Amino acid sequence: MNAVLTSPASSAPLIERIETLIVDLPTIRPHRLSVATMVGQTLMLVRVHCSDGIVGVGEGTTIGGLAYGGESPEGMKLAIDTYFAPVLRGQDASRVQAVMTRLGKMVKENRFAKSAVETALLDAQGQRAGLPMSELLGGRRRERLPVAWTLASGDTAKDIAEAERMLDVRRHNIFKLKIGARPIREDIAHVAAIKRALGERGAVRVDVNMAWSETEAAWGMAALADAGCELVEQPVASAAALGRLMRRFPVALMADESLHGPESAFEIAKNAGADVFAVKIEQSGGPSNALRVAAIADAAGIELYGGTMLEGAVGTIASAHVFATFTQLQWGTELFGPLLITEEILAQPLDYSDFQLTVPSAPGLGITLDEDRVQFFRRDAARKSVSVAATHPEK
Ligand code: MUC
Ligand code: MG
Repeated sequence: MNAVLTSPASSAPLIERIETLIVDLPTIRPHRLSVATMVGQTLMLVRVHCSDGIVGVGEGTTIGGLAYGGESPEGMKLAIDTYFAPVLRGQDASRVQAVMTRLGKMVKENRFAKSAVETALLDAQGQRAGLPMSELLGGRRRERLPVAWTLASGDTAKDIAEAERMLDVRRHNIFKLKIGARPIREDIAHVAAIKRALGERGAVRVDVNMAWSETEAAWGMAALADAGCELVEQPVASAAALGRLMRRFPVALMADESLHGPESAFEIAKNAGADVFAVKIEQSGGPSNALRVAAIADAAGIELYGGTMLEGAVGTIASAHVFATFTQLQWGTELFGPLLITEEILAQPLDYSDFQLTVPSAPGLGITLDEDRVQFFRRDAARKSVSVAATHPEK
């Protein structure tokens, strides 16, 4: 039997304390998805305090509370405070994989919360080793990542104006349109109008967030291909239906919500159920599992895209370190989460320029939180908190 390291050497840095906090931040405009309209984003930040004085930070987010998946920021905080912390305390902080294996044995599911904790452990270990997180994860292959922008104001003219601004300032030239909340013909007209306006200057993709039935998807994908859309993300809920839609239309098909880590990646790959995987560290159950998902995709000839759960700076940069190591990243990333939020919580803002994001090169995550701003925006601060409650479609 494989022995998992559980008794730290006497000189090992120990996990001493786990701190969690909820931070509420407004978005720059309402962000309309088929599952919810977001007017703010809630970050669940976790800090792992170690006996050598090093503190690692990680982040968990969701989209529209519980509208997108089974974990909420508040639920992650509760799970970490109540169940993760006793398992983690006293463990060797420098043995990240062993600690995560132990946690996996004691805590089932909770992929988003595990991702936040693993990120914090990797940040701490990177600081300790003097290496960026991407080097701990096998070594980065790229310094900068292409970043798509999501157009989701709910209004075609506003979306076109927003895309034009992004092109003008050279921040994004790949656009993902959120559809599925409106009748399908209106959605197709919306996509076609945006693609017509942008022409060859901007790539257009859509994310249906599972809103269509299989028959709607069959009709919709043909129409989207005609409109010049190059990629359709998760048009239907079921992985089986997704597989049946494969290769019937001249447009790539991407799995997002159907991907829940390596096992589901393997199932989809085995059934030739997607052209592209939207890899997300939270959906995968953490940075290391995201690497496993990518390895399965590579082996199966499935292309890769670096996805987001609309994380703030911490989760975004953790994702960036992971995606920077991928052998292939054919469809770029959508790591724009911090740009959707009005407030900066880093001491040094991230570098988004020339349609790309720079992966930080300092040890660990390579970013520093602006502590005063984090304290100001935390939900339990004395100030009256910002409301970020999502509204939900009545379908
Ligand atoms: C999703 O479903 O991909 C990514 C971009 C965005 O606007 O929402 C997310 C979630
Ligand atoms: Mg998606």
